[in-house]
Amino acid sequence: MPDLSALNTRFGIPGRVIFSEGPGGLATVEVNDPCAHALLALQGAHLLDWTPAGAEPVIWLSPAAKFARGKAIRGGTPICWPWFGPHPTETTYPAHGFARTACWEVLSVECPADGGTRLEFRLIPEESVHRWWPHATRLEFHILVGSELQLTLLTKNIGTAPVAVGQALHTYFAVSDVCKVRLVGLEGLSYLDKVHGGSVKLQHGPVTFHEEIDRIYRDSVQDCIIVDPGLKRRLRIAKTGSRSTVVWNPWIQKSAKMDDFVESGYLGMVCVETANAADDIVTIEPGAEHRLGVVYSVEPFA
Ligand code: TA6
Repeated sequence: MPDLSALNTRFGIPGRVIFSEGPGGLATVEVNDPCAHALLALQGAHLLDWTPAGAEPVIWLSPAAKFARGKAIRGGTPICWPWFGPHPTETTYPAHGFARTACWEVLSVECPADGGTRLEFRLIPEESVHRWWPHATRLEFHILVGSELQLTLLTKNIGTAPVAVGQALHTYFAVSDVCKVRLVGLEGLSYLDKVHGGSVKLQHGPVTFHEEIDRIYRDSVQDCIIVDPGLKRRLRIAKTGSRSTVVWNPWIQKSAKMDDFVESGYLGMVCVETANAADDIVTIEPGAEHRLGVVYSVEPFA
């Protein structure tokens, strides 16, 4: 557990940015920006909540999520890095990499003059992950909390050889009823259908949800919008540094096998992930950096 009183002294802003002990004894930082509320766990620099003022929560967190050291949290925005899904060659390596369960440190907290509350985190380099990732990289996560939410995952190659990185901001969005929402912005794109052996398919019209879905959309650079008639809102997802979008809902059978989903929990969520996955892995040259960025905003239902 980091020293919470030292964090509050150095980075806290009374009433606005507060470090405290959260569920499972994990250190959390709560942000009460005038335009939104946010909550993050320092483990994984894991966003747990973003609720713009006067709006319903945008981020879904499973009511059965487990909070424990070194365990992935179901919901929020897990940071998948430096690979997405299973490791490309090593089956024993952790799924989605190790950043989501690692300890992160706070680099800075500030309130920019043009609004919002900005926090920057850095993955603490640990000897123990060297066996999985022997490369010299620096990973930062920047978040600007306001009426919009800006997330940036910044990988710097500080070594002497190129590194290949797969990654995702694996956000779980809260929806009124996944059967009634539609996801627009992926029409006409091809995708890898992981539910059906990775076969390549073409998206016709908006994505709708009536069964398990686990897809990697390719050449996806346009905004995606979750249109939610039940909550009378459209969630816009505008990204940079990413050509792949992952869409996931485990549906009935798969979620029933997970101990961190409640019954019917899958109906209230959908993952729309800003990614570098499949053939969109990024190679970062020595001294260079890659920024994976996304902005979430809530628009009225039209
Ligand atoms: O992003 C979709 C996915 O890779 C699915 O295949 C899926 O099982 C999921 O992420 C959740 O992974 P996790 O390791 O958090 O259980």
